Amino acid sequence: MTDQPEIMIVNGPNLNMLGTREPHIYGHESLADVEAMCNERAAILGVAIDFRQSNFEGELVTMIQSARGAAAGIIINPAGYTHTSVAILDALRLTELPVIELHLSNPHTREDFRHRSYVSATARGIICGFGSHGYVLAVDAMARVIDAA
Ligand code: DHK
Repeated sequence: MTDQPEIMIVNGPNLNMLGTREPHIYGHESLADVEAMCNERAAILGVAIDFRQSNFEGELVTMIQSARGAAAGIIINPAGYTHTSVAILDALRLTELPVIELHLSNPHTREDFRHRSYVSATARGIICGFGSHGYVLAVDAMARVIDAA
């Protein structure tokens, strides 16, 4: 039990394969490494992290819904669902929480189909192109947004 504000960090499909999946694009750190980096930064900022991953769209929707009334903000790397999912956009909206959209790569330098994001329509801000360090930047930014930093 903690009275620190909690930030939910949601990771979409294939991010469980970080470190081995196309490392020239997504980097060499595993998702566990990324979680550890987030927790380290959160400890300095005085916030708590609820770090999640799923390969299933419906599970991600349920996860996001559960943040309503429980978390202070959501950082989300929706991965492939960035470019397809109205359901994830709707779930983020219903939480009424600040949302930061996050990508390891810069989708705008990649294939055309990655240039469109459904999530951006509800994002307070977007961080992309900084690899795993982007997660640390996002924790910093969210701590400011929720006024915990
Ligand atoms: C991760 C994915 O899995 C892709 O489908 C997105 C995103 C980009 C990332 O850069 O973190 O297009």
